[in-house]
Amino acid sequence: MNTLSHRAQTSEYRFSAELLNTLRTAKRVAVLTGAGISAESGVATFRDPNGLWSKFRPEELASMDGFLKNPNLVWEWYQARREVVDSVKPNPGHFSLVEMQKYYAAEGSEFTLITQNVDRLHQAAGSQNVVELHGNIIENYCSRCKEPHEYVYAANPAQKEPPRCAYCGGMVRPAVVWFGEMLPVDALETASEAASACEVFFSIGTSAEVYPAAGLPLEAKRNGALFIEVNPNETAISRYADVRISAPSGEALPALWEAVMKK
Ligand code: BJW
Ligand code: ZN
Repeated sequence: MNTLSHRAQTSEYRFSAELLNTLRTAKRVAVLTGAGISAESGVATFRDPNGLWSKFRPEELASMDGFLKNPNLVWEWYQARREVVDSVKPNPGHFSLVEMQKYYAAEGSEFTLITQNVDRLHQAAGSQNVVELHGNIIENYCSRCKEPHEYVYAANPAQKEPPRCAYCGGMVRPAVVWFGEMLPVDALETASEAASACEVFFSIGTSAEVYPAAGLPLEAKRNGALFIEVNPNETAISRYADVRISAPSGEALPALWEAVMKK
């Protein structure tokens, strides 16, 4: 494995000519992102020492059981996270992925951006056709009849409990995927296809602890892809990486992409 350590100055990153050439000429590239890519925007991750799961129990807040036991607590937790998401902006890591998408589109190559994030920061940066594996925190639907529910956080941030469904009176919930719930079928299918067909697979800012998303880099690797991990910390799948860029994505991705674009 080729490990590149974090350096204070992006100009000090060193990437091999072989890696840069592979990225320049790749015809199929897939990217999986996790909470780490939004960390430099000010959105908390889940499993870092000060992450969300250091203060809250996942099964109480990110499961249907937890919601049914204490709907107001779960709703308020999402309202607090919506307040953060509403106030933050994409960072250079997000913008580098926009540049990559434009480059590969101009080359007639395939580029698939798959995210576990619910914050919509990729879309805010300008990424197109983002595959959302775990839904999003912006939309809502009825926990009973599944009808979408129109609620906009910014229009009524003081909503302290789950609104009621206009059709069946059920409790409205955020349109995210909780533990024990199926991922959206289309999104998972698109992600699996991209992982198994790509030449290069990036795993960026994810601990790779949560399945089935964590299986995608390994699926790509099994099918012969070059697996590049961008993460300042080692993860559950670091040992399988062909290239590890051990640095924050907001620095590493712009540095990498600048080097790829330099002829
Ligand atoms: C930086 C950085 C910087 C910091 N730059 N990097 C197979 C095996 C074992 C278990 C299972 C399995 N299949 C299914 C399961 C069960 C379960 C699961 O995986 N459990 C594991 C925890 C063991 N999976 C599910 O339940 C999934 N559903 C499913 O499989 O359905 C089929 C089924 C149903 C019923 C029965 C059986 C099968 C659903 C998973 C839903 C996950 N939901 C959450 C919450 C979403 C809503 C919300 O946001 O509130 O999704 S949990 C949470 O974890 C969130 C994230 O998307 C997800 C992944 O976290 P992520 O993004 O990796 O964040 P962190 O914090 O873990 O890592 C951040 C990383 O960033 C770190 O590595 C840092 O180092 C790094 N970092 N700063 C770059 N600047
Ligand atoms: Zn309903």
